[in-house]
Amino acid sequence: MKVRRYLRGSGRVLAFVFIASVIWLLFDMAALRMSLNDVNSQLLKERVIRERELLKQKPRVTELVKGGFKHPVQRVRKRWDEGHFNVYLSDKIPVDRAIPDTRPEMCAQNLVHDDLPSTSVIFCFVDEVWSTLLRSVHSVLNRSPPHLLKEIILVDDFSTKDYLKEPLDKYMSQFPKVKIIRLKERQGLIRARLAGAAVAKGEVLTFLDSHIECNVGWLEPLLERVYLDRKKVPCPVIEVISDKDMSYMLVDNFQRGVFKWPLVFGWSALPEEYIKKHNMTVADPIRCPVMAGGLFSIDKKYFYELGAYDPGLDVWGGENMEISFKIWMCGGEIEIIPCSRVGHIFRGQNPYKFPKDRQKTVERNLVRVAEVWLDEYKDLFYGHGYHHLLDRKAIDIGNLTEQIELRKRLKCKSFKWYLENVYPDMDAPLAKAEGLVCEQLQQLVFLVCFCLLQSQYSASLLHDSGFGLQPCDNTKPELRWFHKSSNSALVG
Ligand SMILES: [Mn+2]
Repeated sequence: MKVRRYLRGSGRVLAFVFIASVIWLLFDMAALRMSLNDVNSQLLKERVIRERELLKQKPRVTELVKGGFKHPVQRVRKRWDEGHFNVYLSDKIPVDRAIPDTRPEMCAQNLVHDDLPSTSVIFCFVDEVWSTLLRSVHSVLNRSPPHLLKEIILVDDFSTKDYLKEPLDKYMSQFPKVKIIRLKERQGLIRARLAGAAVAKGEVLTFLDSHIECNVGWLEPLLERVYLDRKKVPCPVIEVISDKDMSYMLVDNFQRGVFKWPLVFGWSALPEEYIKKHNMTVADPIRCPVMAGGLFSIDKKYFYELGAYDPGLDVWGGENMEISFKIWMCGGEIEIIPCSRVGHIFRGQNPYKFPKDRQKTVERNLVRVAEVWLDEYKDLFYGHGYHHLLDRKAIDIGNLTEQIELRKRLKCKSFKWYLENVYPDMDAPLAKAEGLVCEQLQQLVFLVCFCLLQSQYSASLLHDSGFGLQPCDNTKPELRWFHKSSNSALVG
């Protein structure tokens, strides 16, 4: 009992000592920790100061670039020239991305016939960017009813990039509908399209650019128009995929393709009165005087009845004018279908390489078109600054017999009819001088010419005063008659 009591008494003391030491230990640890923190923060401060000093000596970006780091902006710039748009970003975006359905509201409710013709979609490309080409193909595969899509034909116009050879064959082999044709030498867009059309098995040909994205329900409204009338040539509304950030952007309603002198393609809104007069809604087909050329559907048989494209046209340029005049003047119609929408990457610079001089190729093509289709209005084409093309010794436009024969055989209407009925808001004044009054100074040292209309020049014959009348002669720069009109694409 005594022992137990003793223990009880000393136990209290022991417990007190124990608790006191624990408290002391805790205090001690706290103090130690605080002092360590002090040291740490001191060290940290010193380190920051040291690093700042270092950064001042060597700029950070340079260090990072040396270490292989590249800012995205630098990567974008580096890869821009591969396609003249943001190739870097295109490669980062899924090849089957979703895009906003931009159709006018009523389009989704539109019904189409259930026995529409099938189509072959033809893409021609040369050195197209991998991700953009794939996105174009996937958008067709994903957004076209399978029974309407006969096949997709990829025409490789002699690309130089290795990834468009075996890797493309391998990738596309997983899609039985995709066929690839390889041209053995560079043919240009026009002949590449003809090569694609020649093997197409669908009843309708649908030509598309290789840097596009077809939108929801794009195909049915096009085929419906061909179904209703095989001579209708429908084009989708071409929307804009930004070349900078790849975003999908809407375009204005009621836009149609037109031309300005000297046969320059452009867009123009339908006149307000026309929309009111015809009670048009935003979903109605729009009569289109000239197609942009890149995207359209056409009945295959009708395409060949029209002689396809003039095979004498070279590479690229003017072929949209040729087929447009031909369709309208020979009984067909070109329409823009607002319920069909396709996004297209518009590039600031055309990366399309021409085997020969670009300017000369396009001009030569345009002369062929003007000579075959423009009748007396070809004067307006030459008169808007293309006089030099009249010199056939300098420019060989090739043989036109077949094209002129074709126009006769198809009993096509005149260009005057086209202007009056298809493009009545076009300004095409056929004013023409038969003579130019020239002032002769200092024995033919130079000539100053004044253009006068036929009615004016007889009164202006003033030989005695040094003026003389000379017939117009387009081969001589000083005796050329220039046209000027409000529908001129030329500045000034
Ligand atoms: Mn294009």
